[in-house]
Amino acid sequence: MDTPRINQSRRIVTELPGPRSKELDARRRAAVAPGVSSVFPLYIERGEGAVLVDVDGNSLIDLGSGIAVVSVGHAAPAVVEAVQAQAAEFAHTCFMVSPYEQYVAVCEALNARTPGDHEKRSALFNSGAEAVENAVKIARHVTGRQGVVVFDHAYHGRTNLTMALTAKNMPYRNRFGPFAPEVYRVAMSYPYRDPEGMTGAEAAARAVEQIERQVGVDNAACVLIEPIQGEGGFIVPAPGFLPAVAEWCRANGVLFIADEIQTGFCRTGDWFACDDEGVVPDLITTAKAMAGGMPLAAVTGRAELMDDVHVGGLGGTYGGNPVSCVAALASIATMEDQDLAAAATKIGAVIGERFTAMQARNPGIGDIRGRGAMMAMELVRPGTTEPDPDAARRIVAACHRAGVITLSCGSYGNVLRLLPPLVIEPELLDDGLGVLADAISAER
Ligand code: PLZ
Repeated sequence: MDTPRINQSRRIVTELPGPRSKELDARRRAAVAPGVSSVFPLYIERGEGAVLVDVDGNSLIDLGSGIAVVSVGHAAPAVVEAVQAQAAEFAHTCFMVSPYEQYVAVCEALNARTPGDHEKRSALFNSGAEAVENAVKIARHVTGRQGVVVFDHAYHGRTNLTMALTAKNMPYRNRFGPFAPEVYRVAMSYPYRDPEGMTGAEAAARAVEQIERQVGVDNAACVLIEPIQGEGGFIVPAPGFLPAVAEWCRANGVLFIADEIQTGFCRTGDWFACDDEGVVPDLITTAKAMAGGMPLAAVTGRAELMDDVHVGGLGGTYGGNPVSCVAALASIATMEDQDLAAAATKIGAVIGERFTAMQARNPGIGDIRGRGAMMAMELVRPGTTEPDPDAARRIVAACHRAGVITLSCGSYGNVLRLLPPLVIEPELLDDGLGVLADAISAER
């Protein structure tokens, strides 16, 4: 980044939240449905790179990227320029009415970069949940089967079908049922909590046995999986798990769908998390980081599967909006030009080293895991594996009070996760990790 408008450093000038944020929060409470919550009520005015400036003039370090979205950084120059120019040309026609090149170009980019060198087609949507819904529609249409297999700790969205696919009751599902039928949940490979020494192949055999017994091969349309689970706790399956599940799917005519909405686009040090073990999904869902902050999602799949759906069977008013499409083209180009996959690997090494040092001083850090710039620590009561969600809450809150945005996740709410923008400068990352280390020291 040449000469940033916003200095890439943390600078706290009021108490947090400051007076303007407090005013806005009072207005919010009167106007916004409380079901939509915020992690910390600092109202943002502008951002650049890995820094957000709030309405009171505090410069915050963003180690969450708006949940893995602004991987190219806030206000990435190429994205800003593309969005401004496209908004001035035309902002909407509806691709189903009057098509435009930008949509086609995004599909070409997705087909070229997603795992596997087979012929592919893509379709564009607005949100991750919508992409997952459509992947399931396609899988059912192609296979003529209905069963959808998902995993413990999975997160796939908040719409009716995707709520059914999501594992955690609170806050996602509680009292929002009935849920879509024909959804089956099987065991995930979770090395920290699986029987000691369980291999990826053994965990896959456990899942396959559950599928065969509970669903039956003839009824299974697809297996849907996050190659590294996001909201469920940054759970990285044991090596060999994903290839074995994918291989079982291939042998049984069950579609293997990778949900790379959180892991995709350089976050894990590869373009996609499946690339790490050379797993090639039949369908892949993407969103979040693809468009550098604009809403856009996609399903990309084998041409013969995608071509099976009848003309007019997929779509939506806004899917593949041209402003979002040019943002995607700009952010993908930025990832390529700046080699953000390599940047993610470097960030992951720095975070891993710091986390290991923190763990040596704090027995409450039960597990450190992740890949690339998707790193987490699982907090437990010292000497046990009993989840400690209160510690996660306290540490996240302490970081926020010091101007560092971190997030928690996990089925037990006890995982602290970092998803920094991949363009974060080393000094800024160092400062943010220092704040986190202090918050963790204060625990003991
Ligand atoms: N699949 C793997 O991570 C979104 C959800 C935040 P949407 N994760 C953040 C929240 O509490 O709502 C996600 C994901 C994976 C699907 C989704 C859903 O994507 O764009 O939020 O619909």
